[in-house]
Amino acid sequence: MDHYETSKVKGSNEHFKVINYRKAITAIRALDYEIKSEEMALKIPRVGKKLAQKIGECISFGRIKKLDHLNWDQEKSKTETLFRSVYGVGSEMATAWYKDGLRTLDDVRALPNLTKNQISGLRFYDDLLLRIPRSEVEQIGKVVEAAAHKLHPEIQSQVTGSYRRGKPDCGDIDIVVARPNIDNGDELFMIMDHILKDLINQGFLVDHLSLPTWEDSYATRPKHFKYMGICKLPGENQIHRHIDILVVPWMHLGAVLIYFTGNDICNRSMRLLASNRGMRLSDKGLFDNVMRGKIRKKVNEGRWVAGRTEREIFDYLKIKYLEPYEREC
Ligand code: DCT
Ligand code: MG
Repeated sequence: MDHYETSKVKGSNEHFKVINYRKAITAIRALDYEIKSEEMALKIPRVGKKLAQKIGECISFGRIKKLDHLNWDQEKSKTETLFRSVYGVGSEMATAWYKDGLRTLDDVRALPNLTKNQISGLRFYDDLLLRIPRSEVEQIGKVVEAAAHKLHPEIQSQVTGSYRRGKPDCGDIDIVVARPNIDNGDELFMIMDHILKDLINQGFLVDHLSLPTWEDSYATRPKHFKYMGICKLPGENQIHRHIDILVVPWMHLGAVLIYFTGNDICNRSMRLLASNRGMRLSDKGLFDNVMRGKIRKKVNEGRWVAGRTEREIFDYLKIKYLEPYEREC
């Protein structure tokens, strides 16, 4: 997967290979027995014939022949994976740094031209690697909810992402905020602005990775705002955590909840299913009568038909409602 990850181009075959490897790795991780042969590997869901063959090679020879053939450079791959694990560093940057002779995070720290996000990513690197227990995600969710309620008791704040899918621990905290019957950008930006100011004043938000921006044209139409930053609960020995907060139009809330609850593979499947039925699913809602040309490229945006609640989207797609914990694809 690392090999394909470093050589992938969006939309290319490599891109899909990375996804298929990831699905297989997840399935293998969930096993409670050792795989002892190619035949055993082939019985695992999401492990296809070719991958089973490679697993067989690993078992028999301790290596994969194809990688020898590709002159796969393990040091390069490991180093690039390390660099990509820093917030704000993508595949291209990681490859360029390796080419320039960088090998460790301290080499990277010494660079003069890091972006603001890369500096934050390095500063909080050790903390951000740690998984967040559910109980702490819950506490963090309550801090944001309290700030929202202080502004107006009607405002709803929900923790989504892996937490909502019931995972025992999470990589970050994904929060969605909305207010009943409020759709327009001016009011939503005001809500975001107040909540952020409050959380910064409390010392809860300690660094910002991406702040929402304002344009006058947002004022009278439904508009989504996204904040990304670093937070920390009050008290000694608390760990810095990555938090994303979305403030979204009430009419889009269901579509946002589906999107931000994920998982990413489930989102892909639902979008593909919509597309196969002549529709289009995004974080704004479900759109009908979408015309598509060659290679599925859409010709028009379609007509918005559902999005207020998750259930109305599932109903319109004519699929059984999936509880969040069932959205582990
Ligand atoms: N998402 C998506 N496609 C992506 C990335 C994210 O559809 N490429 C959606 C699904 C989950 C949601 O956004 C939040 O993203 P993450 O926080 O990255 O994922 P998570 O499922 O919450 O997992 P983690 O525990 O690692 O945060
Ligand atoms: Mg998450």
